[in-house]
Amino acid sequence: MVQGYLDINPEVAAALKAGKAVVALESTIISHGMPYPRNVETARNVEKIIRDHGAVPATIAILKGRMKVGLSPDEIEYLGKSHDVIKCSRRDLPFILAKGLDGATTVAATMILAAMAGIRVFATGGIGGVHRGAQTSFDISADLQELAHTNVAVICAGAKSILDIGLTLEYLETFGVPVVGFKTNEMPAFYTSKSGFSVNYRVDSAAELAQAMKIKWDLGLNGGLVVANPIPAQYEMDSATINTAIEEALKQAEAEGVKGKDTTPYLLAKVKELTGGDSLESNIQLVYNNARLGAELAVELAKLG
Ligand code: PSU
Ligand code: MN
Repeated sequence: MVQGYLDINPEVAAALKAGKAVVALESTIISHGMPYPRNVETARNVEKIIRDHGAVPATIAILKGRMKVGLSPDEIEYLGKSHDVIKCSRRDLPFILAKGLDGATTVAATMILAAMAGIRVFATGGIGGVHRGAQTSFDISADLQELAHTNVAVICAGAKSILDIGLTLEYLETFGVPVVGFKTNEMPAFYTSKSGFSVNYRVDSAAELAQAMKIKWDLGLNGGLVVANPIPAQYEMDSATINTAIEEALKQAEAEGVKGKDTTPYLLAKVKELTGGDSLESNIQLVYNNARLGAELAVELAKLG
């Protein structure tokens, strides 16, 4: 059934069949998260890092109404350049397919397609979460519900403080999603390694994490995990600088009445604008760092069968 809508590229299909390590990658970060051409350059470097660490990359998107697991370099270039790619989360999938459109998959939609293909490890930059002011706006990313239900580990650099990190952690706790710190006790805040909040568990190796993931899914405890991998110290931003930019971005979003699926891309673009190129540089480096860990984790998971 699903196969009728899904194209897994031959290299990824062969790796999965042989039980080899595969790492899923999202495409909203390419189309809505970074400007061209840095987005395409970053997406290609991420794939190379994953290969250099012994795994096969599978960048995921919707192209002309087909679900694609594993993109060619030309397809990545196309996604990065096109202005007609629609940000696609769980609710959007059937309509983007039915209309034959191009869609960039969010963390939620990427998890869905990864799980359909049999991929258990997914590396990205940051996840969606409970927005600041969600008490009145009800703005909670569909990424969190996907983490509650879909069996994929998402490696990220924590959550940006455009979100309410405390409420995001409470929400994940309610839905039984483990938040694991990689070599840290503290939840990182994307551009900085510290948020003031603790993770649930700390692991110090990919092997240890793979073991816990295997046990979770062997027990039938469905759902994902958040693997929080702090930005390397040399690429961290000054927390006052970034927080000022975030406050300003939130104010402007409110003033312009930005809502729904436009909120996160609007805030990301504003923060970038307000911090000049600095935040983009940090963003790229933390994604590379997550790609490395993603490959190591996929290799360890593959060893466990
Ligand atoms: N956070 C980031 N960078 C991103 C996103 C979030 O730091 O690129 C993207 C991801 O694709 C994520 C999506 O899944 O935004 C969340 O959007 P929303 O809040 O509308 O669910
Ligand atoms: Mn939202």
